[in-house]
Amino acid sequence: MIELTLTDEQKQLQQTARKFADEVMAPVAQEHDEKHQFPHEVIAQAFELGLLNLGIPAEHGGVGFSIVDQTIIGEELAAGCVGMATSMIANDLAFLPITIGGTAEQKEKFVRPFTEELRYASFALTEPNAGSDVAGMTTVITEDGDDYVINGSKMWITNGSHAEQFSLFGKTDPKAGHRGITCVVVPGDAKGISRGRPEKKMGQNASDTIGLTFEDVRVPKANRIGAEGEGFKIAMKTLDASRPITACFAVGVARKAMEHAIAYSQERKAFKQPIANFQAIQFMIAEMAMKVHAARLCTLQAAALVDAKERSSMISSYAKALAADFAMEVTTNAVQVFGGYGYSKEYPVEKLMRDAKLIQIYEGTSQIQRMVIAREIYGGLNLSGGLV
Ligand code: COS
Repeated sequence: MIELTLTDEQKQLQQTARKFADEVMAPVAQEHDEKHQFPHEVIAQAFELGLLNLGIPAEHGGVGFSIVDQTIIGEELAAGCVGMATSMIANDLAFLPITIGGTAEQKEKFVRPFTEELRYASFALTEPNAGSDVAGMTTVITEDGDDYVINGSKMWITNGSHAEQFSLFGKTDPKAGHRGITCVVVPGDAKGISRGRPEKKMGQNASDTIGLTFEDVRVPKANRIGAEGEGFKIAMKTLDASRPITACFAVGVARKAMEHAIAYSQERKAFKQPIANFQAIQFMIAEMAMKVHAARLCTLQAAALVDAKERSSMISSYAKALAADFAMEVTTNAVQVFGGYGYSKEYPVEKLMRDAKLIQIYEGTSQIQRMVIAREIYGGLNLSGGLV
């Protein structure tokens, strides 16, 4: 038999995260969205409560939540405000390359300090002209004695304005394609780093997103994570592990939109009765419920594969694409259930629809996920994710 129930500890985690989302995040979510304001005070409370740096292993000072546990927490945080949740999870994304490819000494040096006080770190992979095409990056990492010197630009860097450390990818061998990519840890105060202004986005406005320029930025070679040329695979393994988290964000957003739509459909009257009595509305709500459930199950399975240290690329991409595309559909239909009010900023569903759009784009677009899936299919991998 397949166990699909949460343990008592997981239910407790879920309740803690839900309470935090309802009582701390949701009440200020709209204001942060309108003012494009970074939720430092919310993140500080999350840090105190142990809802930040979820994936840092216990031996390096963290709580070491499994990816399954992180998806349970992440769904709740995203239901509170996914813009905030994106900024709350950014440290974990930045630490993944270090925990995947770093030595025990590097994990102590680059990860443990973040468990001791609230500090921010960022994952710096994407560039102005290389998003989907990671191997097309042009940031160069040149050797100089015991140092590396970094030149290039990064784009769409979450928490980039506040980061005290970057997990950066660049090319130590620009002629070698993906095999020339290397990962280095760069301190945020290194000379030669310029930070751009926060991007004005459609949604997820509470999260901070900027571009960065690196001009002759010098770091010791000891900051290299893994071997030279190993960066691409470290980045891909990072994304395999982080995509279930992004997927659970989509589940949280979709669930919240569905909850609003159900409540509104029972209050709003048309033709002398609540609109929930009409089959057109009921079918939309039923579709939402099916999609939230299917996305959650797929997300949990992807997370469980990551935890089992099995290659999860395909199921992680199933989860990310399925959940993100469903979230877009569910939030769009939630706006539809609300009618004209759904289009108004006075009601919560328009924010959810704007926020959902980004989940189809970051951490690999829905099209990139299909590309990963198709490659695994034609590469002859078992499509069942171990279920058939
Ligand atoms: N785990 C381990 N190794 C992997 C891997 C994975 N998940 N995915 C690919 N690789 C390996 C391949 O096996 C191949 O190895 P060899 O060099 O030994 O042959 C190598 O990496 C190159 O793989 P591939 O040929 O598939 O690379 P591509 O340049 O075609 O790129 C995609 C693959 C498009 C899937 C990748 O660039 C990608 O994920 N892009 C989206 C990036 C993204 O999500 N950006 C968001 C930024 S984070 S907010």
